[in-house]
Amino acid sequence: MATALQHLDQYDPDALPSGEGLRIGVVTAEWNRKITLALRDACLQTLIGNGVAEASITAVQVPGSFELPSAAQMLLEYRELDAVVCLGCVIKGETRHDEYINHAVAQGLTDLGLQYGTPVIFGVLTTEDEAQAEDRAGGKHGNKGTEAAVTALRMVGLQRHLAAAAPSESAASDSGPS
Ligand code: DLZ
Repeated sequence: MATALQHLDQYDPDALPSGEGLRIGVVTAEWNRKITLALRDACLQTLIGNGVAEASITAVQVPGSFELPSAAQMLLEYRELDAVVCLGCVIKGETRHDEYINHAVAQGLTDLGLQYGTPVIFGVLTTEDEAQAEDRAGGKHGNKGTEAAVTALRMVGLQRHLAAAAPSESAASDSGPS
């Protein structure tokens, strides 16, 4: 099973890019609050534990996961951020609401990240029931909030690395096709 092989919350802090000097947004959906607050707490703890200053984190809450993309867009528009982490929990019910929400949120967050050129992290649990959600919010499958924070730090690190290693304009035009 994929989750048995891949636990980003069991990371090597020495191999993780430092969060020093970074400005991070964290958006948390209030639906299934007990779960999402556990995700948020783990996310904040991981960011701060890896060097992000508490004052450099803008944490906001939205009613449900469907609102995550628009709040993330507001943060990217009105705050200068290096990454935005979005946390939610959509539990399957009797209707197909979960499918609509999950697809809209996944697509919305993907589009935002590409539009702004800023890492936007999908930290949304999409589970069959509450027990599965609990398992992933500090239970036997770790905490997706920690994973989301680790992913944000890694993606900002990658972006900075590639930007620093980018060939200069003159070098690129020297070697590129005319
Ligand atoms: C309406 C709704 C339902 C039924 N279930 C969830 C859920 O499991 N998780 C979640 O984050 N949000 C849920 N919502 C609320 C929607 O995300 C949204 O807040 C409302 O449809 C208003 O736009």
